[in-house]
Amino acid sequence: MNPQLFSRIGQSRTVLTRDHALIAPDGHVVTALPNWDSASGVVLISPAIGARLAQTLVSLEPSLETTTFQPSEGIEACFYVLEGELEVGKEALSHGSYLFLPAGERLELQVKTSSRLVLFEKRYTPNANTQSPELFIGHAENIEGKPFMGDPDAVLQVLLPETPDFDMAVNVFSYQPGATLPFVETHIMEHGLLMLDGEGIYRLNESWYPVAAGDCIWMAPYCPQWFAATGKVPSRYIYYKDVNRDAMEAL
Ligand code: UGY
Ligand code: MN
Repeated sequence: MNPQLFSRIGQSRTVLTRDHALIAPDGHVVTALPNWDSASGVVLISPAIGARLAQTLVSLEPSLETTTFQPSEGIEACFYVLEGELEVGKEALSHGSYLFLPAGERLELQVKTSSRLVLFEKRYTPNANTQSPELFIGHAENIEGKPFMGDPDAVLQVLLPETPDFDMAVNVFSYQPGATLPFVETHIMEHGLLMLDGEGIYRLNESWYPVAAGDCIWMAPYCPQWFAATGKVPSRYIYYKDVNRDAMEAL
């Protein structure tokens, strides 16, 4: 069935449950984003569904003026450039670049061409033994991929510094066709995920979902999860994870 007809007759792959969500692109509704001047986007994940993160697709149009992004009070942010050209001070950002903005800071960007970002936000959890993390800019191409639990066909890139200052991680996971997560993970960490390339099957709790590039997934803490890459090309996803804080700390 053609995808437009599928939507028009009231069908969607989108699913929302207590401990996971699959948000398919056919249901996206674009809104203004109040913490950006002149950006629009789609808030894919937010506390409104029981999550402790927000995950947003941000669209920016080129402008001679500076674009400002000021997260809400106490909120830290990390975005990854899906497409477009931007500048932050002297740093040029393009497909695969990413930026971590500590809580309490505001960002000035020059938008050179129409750009799309995936943005992850969480409330920063201070810790008596650590410093506040600092603004960080990187490019995925410069991050070495490591075989996940020894499997060279499932390669993990950890984008942010792995120091205890950071209480969020953003990683890119690449799978060759047929590769899988090695077991069904069940963990305290929460995930927000965006499929970047390819397709596969995501197991979330007791359900198995076909997924493809453009799909977003929310996994609450302890949601059992597993992935198998299907199709003929490699699959890749970017995901958020809360890290480095004691189980009782965020209460
Ligand atoms: O980092 C992770 O927990 C990762 N292995 N989870 C996932 O890909 N669903
Ligand atoms: Mn996981």
